Amino acid sequence: MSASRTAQHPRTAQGTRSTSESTVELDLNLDGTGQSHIDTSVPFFDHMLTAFAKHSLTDLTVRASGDTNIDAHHTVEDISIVLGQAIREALGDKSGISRYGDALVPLDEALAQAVVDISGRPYLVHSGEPAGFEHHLIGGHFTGSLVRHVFEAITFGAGLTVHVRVLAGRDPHHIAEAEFKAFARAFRQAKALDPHVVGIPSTKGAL
Ligand SMILES: [Mn+2]
Repeated sequence: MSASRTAQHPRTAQGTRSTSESTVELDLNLDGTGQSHIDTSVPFFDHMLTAFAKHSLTDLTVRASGDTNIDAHHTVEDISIVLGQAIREALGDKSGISRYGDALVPLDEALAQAVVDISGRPYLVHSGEPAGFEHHLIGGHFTGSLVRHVFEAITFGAGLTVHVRVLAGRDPHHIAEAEFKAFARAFRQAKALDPHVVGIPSTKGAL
């Protein structure tokens, strides 16, 4: 085990957020095996967070409830904010990380690409969802437009540069799932501890 790894604090974080619209409790371990316990009261988002945990090798527990009788929007947004902030906290000073990751993930006819830079500078570039995707209610409750909104909240909370683009796809469930899995795979690479990296992988000395 490298010095950079043993010098690293445990890369875990807990987060909570309680507003008039939702209550969120979240626990994550960036050096996990992808185990998850997800109960957000938004079934399709449970499915996406479970996929994110599995394919990023992040252990993730999320318990949330909110005003989903109005719309899933507030609850999904607040969970994503807490998840982003927890990722930032767990990354610590970012010493020893690979920093960059990229992935191209299919799900049947859908194909999504994601690139992640753990840069400390929030920036999201998101493109390629087919016309009308943003209006589709996946599973009857998860608006397609929320996919970008989740990536915005995670990107800004965690301080990541993220590019996600949909290259092909027709089924909204497949498209969304390919996007989350591509992001998960790219993030897995970027957060990985590289034994050859000594200190913080930036010529500026800080990320
Ligand atoms: Mn699925």
